Amino acid sequence: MASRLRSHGALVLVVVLLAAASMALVGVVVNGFGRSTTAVASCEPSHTASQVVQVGLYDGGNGMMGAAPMMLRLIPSPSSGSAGQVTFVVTNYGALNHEFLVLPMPADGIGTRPVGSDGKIDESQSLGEASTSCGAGPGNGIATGSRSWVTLTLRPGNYELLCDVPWHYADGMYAAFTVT
Ligand SMILES: [Cu+2]
Repeated sequence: MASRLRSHGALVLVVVLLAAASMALVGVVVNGFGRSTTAVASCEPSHTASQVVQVGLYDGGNGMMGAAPMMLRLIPSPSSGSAGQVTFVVTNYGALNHEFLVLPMPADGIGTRPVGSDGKIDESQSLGEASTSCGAGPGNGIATGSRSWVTLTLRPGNYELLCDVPWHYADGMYAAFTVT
């Protein structure tokens, strides 16, 4: 009887430990999301032009539950503007590192740039870049949950917005932007 009580006690202890472990796990996940949210909220451009275009970067990671994995998307809102200063504010809602570049539209339309064996496009025509975590301009990429921005003076015309992390352009991470 005494030994049965002891083993029952051990079972209860195991259950309690398992519950504590799973709660700790949930805590890590919740804190992880909390950190991302805080990073975005505390990461606002210090200067913005009168025209602001919000750009969302998605990869099927964080915040896109149910989406097919590795759905790479770059979505500007709005997707057009008028000539002059435009500030692109780029938020990485995905789980991977991403970049944001603005280039003139290729002659054959978006998504038609040649991709090199390194998975990248020719960036020599780039007009500007927002590719750092919580700051303006180029850098080592926008970390998940962070934001970058760039202000450009654009003439009327068609532009292509894209991410040039290797293979992301080839996998569909581009969008059109029209200036009138
Ligand atoms: Cu990307």
